[in-house]
Amino acid sequence: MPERRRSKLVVLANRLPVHRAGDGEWHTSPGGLVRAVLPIMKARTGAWVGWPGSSSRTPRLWTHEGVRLWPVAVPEREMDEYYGGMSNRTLWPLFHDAIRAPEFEPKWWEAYESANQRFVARALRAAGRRAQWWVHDYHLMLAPRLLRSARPAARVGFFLHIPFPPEELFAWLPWRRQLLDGLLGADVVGFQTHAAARNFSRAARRWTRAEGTDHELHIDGRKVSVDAFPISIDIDEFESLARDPSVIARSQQIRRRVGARRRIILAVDRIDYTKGIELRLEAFEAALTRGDITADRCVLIQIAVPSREATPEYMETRDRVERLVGRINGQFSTPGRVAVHYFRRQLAGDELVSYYLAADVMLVTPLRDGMNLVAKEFIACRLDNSGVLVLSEFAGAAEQFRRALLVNPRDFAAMGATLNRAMSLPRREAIMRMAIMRMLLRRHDVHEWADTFLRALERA
Ligand code: ADQ
Repeated sequence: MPERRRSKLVVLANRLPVHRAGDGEWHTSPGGLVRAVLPIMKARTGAWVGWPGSSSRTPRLWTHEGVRLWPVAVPEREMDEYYGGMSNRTLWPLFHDAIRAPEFEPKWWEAYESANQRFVARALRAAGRRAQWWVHDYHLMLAPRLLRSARPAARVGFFLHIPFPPEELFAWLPWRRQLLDGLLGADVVGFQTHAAARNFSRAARRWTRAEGTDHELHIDGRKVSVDAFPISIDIDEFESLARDPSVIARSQQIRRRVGARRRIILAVDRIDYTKGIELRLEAFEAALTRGDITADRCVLIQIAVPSREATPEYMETRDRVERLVGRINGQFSTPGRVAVHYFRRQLAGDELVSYYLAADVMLVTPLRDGMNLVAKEFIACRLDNSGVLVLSEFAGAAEQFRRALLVNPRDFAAMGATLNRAMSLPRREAIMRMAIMRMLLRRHDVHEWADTFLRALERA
């Protein structure tokens, strides 16, 4: 490809920002990251390198919303081992405090190396000589070093969407040095929280030749900047849905249907063992059993979208959640008064916002989470500053939203007490807390996140 047609900014991510719908056409995938990054890429003649979602019938290269898409063909077996194995059964659990035991399988590591090389080989074809690279997430942690080796003067940024574990846990990884070395190929390594950035710098100083501070490392005569860039959401999009008369009408209908005088406690998650869905249900059950709350006075609506169902732990989590919902309803529901409404499906954006508007209390209680966008979406929708957010101390979002009711999801007594407090929080206090959180969120939306990261990369 001639140099003038090559891109100046290249994103590398496991997935392309599009999916093929039932009509056979490629559509922009939902989600804040895609919405935030696509316009930037368009303005900068950008390219996006990623897996298209299936191994068959994929064009070699095409342009979508002004952005060049470079699909990476990964053989099925390698995909299973690199994505299903190393990414989701080794790195995901290890980086989430080993909530489930990570598995260390040498052949998955080999596939991970090979897949990272594939993505980088494709990315090198997409990029102009002076291109900047922005690599995303735990699937591609070797890519920065591979890019650096191919183009020593390139500018490379890396952003990790999930937590980075404390040094003692990271040390379990048989390939810890290679992974750190991979990341240290970047000029800027970004994390969701200061805690994650600090964990990374400490591990790098301990297991590699890197020296320096928590924010600036030096290795082989190069500087690597390390910082927190908390990701956010497209606030305008959520606010405009929250103002939409049909969305408001739907939220009022939801309230009427569950019983106008009942308080609505809402939870929205991907079904994943990190999200703490089971402990949350058990805490709700215990509060009902103690009589602190009754199904006459309140209802829990749990909206849960299945994910990664090829991995056994995810099916087990789903089964356990569904058994718990059955157990609670079996004991506490009466006709017209269901204690837990459970929806196992993906809701459309406007429907999701109707639930955010209908809720009195939002429970976001992951055991560990990089950031958690659900908390931010709920805050964005509460235009009148009403509503109470109960937020796990172990979500990255807790570093920003100290005015939420913070809770340790493993502390059963605290979960019950916080739920009670949320239900009886004086209105003035609730409004004061939400107003402060909304102000903070308004200042830091996803566009600001992307701009800040790319400015740091330009300065590097
Ligand atoms: P996730 O683990 O996927 O992301 P999260 O940040 O909560 O977690 O985002 C989930 C998204 O899916 C939200 O936008 C939410 O609205 C949507 N969603 C969930 N259930 C849904 C349902 N039933 N119907 C419709 N939509 C639903 C990873 C990290 C996070 C980090 C993000 C972004 O694990 O910690 O915040 O990346 O960096």
